Amino acid sequence: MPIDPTLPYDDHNVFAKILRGEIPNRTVYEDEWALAFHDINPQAPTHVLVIPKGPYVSWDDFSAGASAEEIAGFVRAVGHVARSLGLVEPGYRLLANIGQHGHQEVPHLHVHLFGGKPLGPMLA
Ligand code: DGP
Repeated sequence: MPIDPTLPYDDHNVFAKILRGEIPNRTVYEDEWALAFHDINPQAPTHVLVIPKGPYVSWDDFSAGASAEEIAGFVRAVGHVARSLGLVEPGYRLLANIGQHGHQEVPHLHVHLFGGKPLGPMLA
């Protein structure tokens, strides 16, 4: 079920539990600002999620409320993960599902990083 994007951040969500180490994950990268780990239900040969460490539901509250340092740290982490996984050439896809129409299921901001095969055109 997609989340209700108007609700405040709830730290019982599964990614908050991953950040606290309460649920195991296959980490590919971690720094002060972000954690990257393999998606539990991969949709491509490489399917990694990158999440900010701060309590943000979606791109909306993150872009409006995070500090410039947090935003830069998160964006740099996404780029670092793509490079470290060898995806820059031949390329990859970044996707963030936001709210109801975006079919966001986990109410902690995450970017999906897909790669490892030609992904075809985006489907709306
Ligand atoms: P979405 O909110 O629709 O952008 O997708 C959430 C993604 O999170 C989905 O691809 C599956 C993944 N996911 C859900 N629960 C877990 C979990 O416990 N561990 C991991 N690694 N991924 C999860």
